[in-house]
Amino acid sequence: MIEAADTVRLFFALWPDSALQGRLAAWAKQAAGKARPMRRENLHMTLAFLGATQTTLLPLLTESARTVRFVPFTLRLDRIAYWKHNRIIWCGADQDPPALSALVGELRACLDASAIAYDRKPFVSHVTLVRNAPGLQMAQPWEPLVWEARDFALVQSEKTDGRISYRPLERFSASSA
Ligand code: 2AM
Repeated sequence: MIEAADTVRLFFALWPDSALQGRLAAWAKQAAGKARPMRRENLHMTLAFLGATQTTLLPLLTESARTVRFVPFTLRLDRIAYWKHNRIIWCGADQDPPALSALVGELRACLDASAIAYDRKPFVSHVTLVRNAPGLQMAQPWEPLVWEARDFALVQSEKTDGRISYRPLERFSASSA
């Protein structure tokens, strides 16, 4: 039987640099009202969500992620939106750069090749800014932001004292293959 202690909750993500995290967090804080802004250090864009994964698979996972070709790209976060089904305010790109779509495709192919399970829902690029939001009407005006994506990360999600934190375990860039 697989015990919870034998698993880690994982996902692959683009991780903004500190300056971009700061801008996103400042907007989220202002826009949140009584809703819950994402904490600055948790802001990211999920590329593939694995969920509970056996810890014994970590070496295989990192080894195969290193084979993913990463082509640096610019992501223009020009869209602000609200999803009613999960009550989040998020930002994203009107149009995904081809390199982002290719990265997600390669990542999925590499997980398939290693028989590692992940959420197969179609990828919709987004950065969650506010959770538990009643809508977008309280939001501040959105100024498009530019994200220079230079690597992607394998991230562990942990709950400590009721607070979720995300911890990048390893980063992968063009030079890591
Ligand atoms: P969200 O921000 O839209 O909630 C960690 O949970 C990250 O993985 C979040 O960015 C979350 O997206 C994303 N994610 C994608 N699929 C998920 C799933 N099936 N369950 C939980 N989180 C998921």
